[in-house]
Order: sequence, then structure tokens, then C-alpha cells
Amino acid sequence: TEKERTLAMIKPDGVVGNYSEAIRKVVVDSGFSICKEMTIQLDEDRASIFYSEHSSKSFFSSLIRYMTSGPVLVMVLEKDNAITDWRTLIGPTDASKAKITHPHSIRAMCGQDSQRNCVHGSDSLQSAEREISFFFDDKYSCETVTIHDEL
Ligand code: YYY
Ligand code: MG
Repeated sequence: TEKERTLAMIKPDGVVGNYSEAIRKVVVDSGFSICKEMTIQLDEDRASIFYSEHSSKSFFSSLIRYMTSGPVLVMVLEKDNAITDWRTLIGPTDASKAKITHPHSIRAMCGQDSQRNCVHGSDSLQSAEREISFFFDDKYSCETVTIHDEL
């Protein structure tokens, strides 16, 4: 049977804080395979489209400033139940709360607050498909390639 895929992202604070390797280890140790990964610098337009569902929120402009402040590492992760399992692993949105309620979560490990929360995970099958296509042309192949472009 086809395994499920989700889009994971290490946000600028995670990349700059040098958490990429530690996070990759958690990913692999938790049974995900990394189909594709790419380090990119988002510009304002691209970040705004990625987070368009939040465009009316008060934190939107601050979120876009943060997301464009440095490179991000995007990964397509594959495993059974990948979408829910990755969301569980990263923990709640507010990293400062995650440190108390979900101390072993990734956001507790490397995030700071409700904005600088270190990682992203798709929240549904529909968002996973949209977000994988947003970054990768060929969303169907899983050839474990590493792409470092657009930097
Ligand atoms: O899916 P998830 O990332 O856990 O949270 P969302 O509620 O979808 O918000 C997306 C994104 O927006 C969050 O990861 C950081 C940012 N954000 C913020 O800057 N301030 C908030 N109060 C809430 C969310
Ligand atoms: Mg969300």
C-alpha cells in the first residue's frame, strides 16, 4: 500500500540555530524516510502564498518577516500515517507551552514561542498535497534526492 507523505519544514530559527541535523535524526529515528529535501530562501510573495490561510490574522506581517528572515529546509517525509505522526512529533504551535506540556516534542526542543516555533507540518491530506506541490515539481517520485538550490 502507498505510504502517506507530508511536508515538513525547518523554519529560519531552526536552520540558523543549527538544529537541522538534530531534527533530521528525530525524523529518521521515528521511522520516516526523507523523500526529498531542499534548502531555500523564501521571498515575501512566496511566504505569503504558503501562509495565505492566515492572511487576515494580526500576526501575519510579523510571520512573513520571520519566514523570510533566513533560509528554510523543506522535506517531503514518507511513512504510514505521516501527516498525523509528524504533527504529533512537532508538538503544539506555541513552543513556549510545548516546553511544559510536550517536553519531548521538536518545538519544545528548538522553538521559542507561538511564532518562532522552529518547524512546520502539514495539517491534513489536502494541505500536504498543496504544500508538497508548492515546493516540488514532481510530487510523486520519492527518490531521496537532496536539492540545494534557489539560495
Ligand atoms: O499549524 P501550526 O504551525 O501549528 O499553527 P497555525 O495555527 O496553523 O499557524 C501557522 C503559523 O503562524 C505558526 O506556525 C506560527 C504563526 N503564528 C504566529 O506567528 N502567531 C500566532 N499567534 C499563531 C501562529
Ligand atoms: Mg497550521
